[in-house]
Amino acid sequence: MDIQTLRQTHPDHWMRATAIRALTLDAVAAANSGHSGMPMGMADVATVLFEKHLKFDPKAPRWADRDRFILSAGHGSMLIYSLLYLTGYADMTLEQIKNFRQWGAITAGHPEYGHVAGVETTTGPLGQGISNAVGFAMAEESLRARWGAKVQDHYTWVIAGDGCLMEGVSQEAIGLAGKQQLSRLIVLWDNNGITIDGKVSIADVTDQKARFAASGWDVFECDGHDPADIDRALTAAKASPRPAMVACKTHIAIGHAAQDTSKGHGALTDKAQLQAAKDGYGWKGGPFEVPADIKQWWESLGAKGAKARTEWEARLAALSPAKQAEFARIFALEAPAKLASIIRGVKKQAVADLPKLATRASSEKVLAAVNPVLPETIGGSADLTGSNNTKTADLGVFTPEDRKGRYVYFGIREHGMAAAMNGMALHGGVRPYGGTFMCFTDYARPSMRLSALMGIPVVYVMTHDSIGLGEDGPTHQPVEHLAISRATPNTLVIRPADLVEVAEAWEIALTEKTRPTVLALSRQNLPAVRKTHTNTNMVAKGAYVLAEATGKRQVILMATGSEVEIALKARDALEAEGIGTRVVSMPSMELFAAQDEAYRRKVLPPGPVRVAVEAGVRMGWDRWLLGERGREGKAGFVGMSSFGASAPMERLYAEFGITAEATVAAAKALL
Ligand SMILES: Cc1ncc(C[n+]2csc(CCOP(=O)(O)OP(=O)(O)O)c2C)c(N)n1
Ligand SMILES: [Mg+2]
Repeated sequence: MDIQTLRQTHPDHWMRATAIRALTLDAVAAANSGHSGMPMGMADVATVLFEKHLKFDPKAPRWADRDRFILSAGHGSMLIYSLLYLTGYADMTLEQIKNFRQWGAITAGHPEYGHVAGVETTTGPLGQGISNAVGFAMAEESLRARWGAKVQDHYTWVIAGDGCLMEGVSQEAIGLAGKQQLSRLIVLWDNNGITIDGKVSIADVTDQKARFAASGWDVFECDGHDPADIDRALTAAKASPRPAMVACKTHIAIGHAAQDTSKGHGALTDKAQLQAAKDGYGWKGGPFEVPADIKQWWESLGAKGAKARTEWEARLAALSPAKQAEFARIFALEAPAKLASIIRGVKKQAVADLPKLATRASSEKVLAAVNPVLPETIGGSADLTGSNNTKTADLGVFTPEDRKGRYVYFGIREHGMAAAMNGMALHGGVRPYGGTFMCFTDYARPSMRLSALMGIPVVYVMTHDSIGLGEDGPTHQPVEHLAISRATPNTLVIRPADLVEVAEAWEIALTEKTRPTVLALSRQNLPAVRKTHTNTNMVAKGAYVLAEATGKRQVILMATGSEVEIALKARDALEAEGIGTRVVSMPSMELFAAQDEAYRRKVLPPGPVRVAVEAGVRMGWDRWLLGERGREGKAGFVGMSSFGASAPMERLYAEFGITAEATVAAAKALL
C-alpha cells in the first residue's frame, strides 16, 4: 500500500504511528546523528503492538508480569524512546527526546539497560536482543511453572532487523528457542531488505522464513504498514504453540526521499527532505510537536495498562505472606539467609576431609549443597555438563515437558547461552549460571561484555582453566583468557585454589547483584590448601596470606588456583634453604584491589622480592608485582608467554617452566 492509500484507509492509525516517525526525524535532525529509517519503517508495527497486544503500564515499568518488549535492532532507539514518551513513562520527557544522544541524557545512542525505565536490555550489538529474548522467555516459562499463571503469565516481544538475523548468535538463539518450544516468544522481523551497505541481497540470500521454520518456529507474514494485517499476524503469532516469527514487510524510511535505500538507514537530516516527508504524511506539528489529540490517545493507551497491573497485584497479595516474601526476595536478588550457613558447612567439612579435588569438582559439591536452598538458580552448560560439573541431582531438566526443571542443556552454543543467561537475569526471579571451557570464553564474550556493561549477576563457570587440561592441546588451553576477563570493567574474576576457596567464591557469586562473575576452575585435581576453618570469607578479600614466612621474610610468592600448590612447594624449598617465604593466595584481583590500602600493604608489604605464579599470560600482574610497593628489579613472573601444546599435563608444566623449581630459581635470582 502506498502512503495515500494508508492515510485514507486507516487515518487515525496513520497519524498515531506518524507521531513516532515525526519525533524520530526531529530528534535525529537535532542530534545530527542517529538512525531514522528503522523507527519510521516499523512505526506501524509498533503502534499496533502497543495498542492491541502489549501488556504494559508506564506507571509501573518494573512490574514482574509485564510483557517484555525488546528492541533488538537497537540502532532504531528512537522507536522505543518515542513509544515511551508517547505512552507516558515518567522519565522519558520531551526534553530527553530533544537531547537525544547528548551527554547526561537517558536517550543514549542505543538503548541502555538501567538508564531508561521500559528498556529491558541493552541493545545495539546486533543479534544480542533477540538472543536475550530467548532467556526472558525461558525465565517466564520457568516461573510460570513454579508460581502459576496467576503470578507469571506474559509474552516476550522482539523487534529484530536484517542485521540481527544475519549475526551468528541469532542462529544459536533460534535453535534453542525452537527446541524449547517457547510459545510466548514472538519475533517481529523488520523485513525491509536494506542494511548499511545496500540491499540485503548483496551479502545474503538466506530464506529467513524457512530458516526459522527449520528450527521449529511458526512463521507468519504481514504488510508491516497495514494495521489490520499486522494485527491479524500478531494475533496468530500469540496463538501459536511454538515460538513465532512474523516477517513484517516494511519500507525503511517510508515517505522520505531515502525510502527503500541504504541512505534511509542512517541520519536523515536534510531540512527540505524532512519537511517534504512530514508534508507527505499529512503531519501538521512543528519540530517535536505532537498534536494534543494524538498525544492524548497514546497516553490513554498507556493508562489502560493499570488495570491488568492492579489485578495482578491483587492476585499476588492473595498469596500467603511467606510466598509473597519469597517472590519479592528472588526478584530483589537477595540470597536466602540459609546460604551463609550452608557455605560454612561445606568449608568445615572441607577442612575435616582435606579432599584432593579439581576445583570444577569442588564447584559441583558446592552447587549440590546450595541449589536445594536457592530455588532461583538455573544451571546449564554448552554441551559440557560432565566436564563443567554444573548439574546437580535435585535440579531436573528444563524441557517443554518439564518447565520446573532447572538445568538447561544449552547445546553447543556458548554465545547463545551467555546471551540467554543475560535475558534470564534481566527478566528477574531467576539467577542463571552456565558453563563451558575457559578457552571458549571467546565464543561467549560479546554477551559476557554486556553482562558487565548492564551490571547483572550472571555466573560463568569456566572450567579447564589452563594448560593443566593437558592432552586436548593448545586449541583448548586458555592462556590469555584470565587477562581478557580481568580487563573487562565490572567483571569479577575468581580463580579459587581448593574446595574452601570454591565455596567462598560461590558465596560471593550468589550474593552479587550488580556484576557478572567468571569462575575459573581447574580440570586437574588439586590438594587442599586451606587447612583451618575460618568463618570469614577469605576469597572476599581478593588476596590473603595463606602461608607465612618463618624466618625473616625475603620472598612473597603470589599465585591463583592450581598454581597455589606450586607456590606452596616452592615455599617449602626456599624455607629449607633458610629463605623466609610468604605465600599469598590471590583468587581475585578485583576484590583485592577493592580492599583498603592498609590491608593491601599488610598482604604485600615493601621489601621482599615478589614472584607471581599463574599458568596464563603476565598481563594484569604488574600492578601486584611492580606497583603496590613492588619494584621492577625485585619482581618475577612464572607463567605462560606462548600458546600451550598437546601432552600430558605434568609434561606441559615442566616444559613451560611452571614448576616449584622454576619459582625457587626466579625468587633466588632476584634476592
Ligand atoms: C555486532 C554489530 N555489528 C555491526 C553493527 C553496526 N550496524 C548497526 S546497524 C547495521 C545494519 C543493520 O541492518 P538492519 O538490521 O537491516 O537495519 P536497518 O538498516 O534495516 O535499519 C550495522 C552493520 C552493530 N551495531 N552491531
Ligand atoms: Mg534492514
